[in-house]
Amino acid sequence: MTPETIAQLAEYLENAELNAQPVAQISRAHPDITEADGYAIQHEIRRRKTARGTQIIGFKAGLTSRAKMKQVGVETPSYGFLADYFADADGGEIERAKLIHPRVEPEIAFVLKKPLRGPGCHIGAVLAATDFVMPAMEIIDSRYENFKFDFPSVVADNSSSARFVLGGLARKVEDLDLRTLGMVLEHNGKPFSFGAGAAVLGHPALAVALVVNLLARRDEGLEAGNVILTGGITEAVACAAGDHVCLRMQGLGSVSARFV
Ligand code: 0L1
Ligand code: MG
Repeated sequence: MTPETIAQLAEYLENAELNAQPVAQISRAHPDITEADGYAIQHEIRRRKTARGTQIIGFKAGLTSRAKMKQVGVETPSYGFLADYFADADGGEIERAKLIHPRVEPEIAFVLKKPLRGPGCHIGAVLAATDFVMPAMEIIDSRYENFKFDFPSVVADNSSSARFVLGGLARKVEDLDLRTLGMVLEHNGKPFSFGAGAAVLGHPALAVALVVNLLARRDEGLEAGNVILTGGITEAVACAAGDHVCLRMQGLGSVSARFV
C-alpha cells in the first residue's frame, strides 16, 4: 500500500471510532491488504492521536485464547495500543453512545516497573519487569459493520481496542499462579463465562512477550508504568445501555462497570 492509501484508511477508521459509526471492512476495497499494511494503518492512527496530545499508556494483546479466536473466526494473535481516554473507572459508567457495538471480555492486566524490549523477550523477562497484575475488563468495539473482519482489517482497526477498566487488587506475580487463576465474568448479575489464566497462550505473561516481540519489528518496546492487557480469557459479551458487567478473579477481587 502507498503511504497515501495508509493515511486515507487511518483517517477512515479513526473517524469511524470518533463518530461511533460502523464502516465497511477495508479488505473489501483492498483485497490484497497484508498484515504489514494493517499495522502501518494502526500506527498511523496512533500517530494521529499522539499528534493531538493523546498519551499512549500501554498496549493490548488480542486473540490470544481459543475462545476469542473461535468467536471472531481469526486465528492469529495481534496487538493494539491503549490511549489515555480508553481508561474508565472501576465501578463507574461507560458511555454506550460513544461506542458502536461494544463487547466486554475478561483479562489479566500487567503493569510494568521496568522497560521491555525485543526481539527475544521471554516469559522470565516479563515476570522480572512486572510491578503487579490486576483484573481488567476490556471493552472492544470493532469499527466494522456487524463486528466482522479478517486479520489485516482488525489489525488496522487497532485490534478493536476501545475502552478498558482496571480494578480489584494489584498483586505481585510471584504470589500467584497465573495459569490456574480462576475467573467469572458476570453480565447483569448472572454468570456469563468462566475461565483460568492458562487460556491465554498457556500463561498470560507470554502475551506480554508477544507484544514486545511484535513491537520490536518497529524498533519499539514497552516502558515502565505501561499497562498491558493480555487478551480475552473467554469469549466477550455484547452490552447495551443499562447493562452491568462484573469480573471476579480468584484472590484479586472484582472489577465492575455499567453501560449508560
Ligand atoms: O475480538 C476482537 O474484536 C479482536 C480483538 C482482540 C480481543 C482480545 O482477544 O482481547
Ligand atoms: Mg481483549
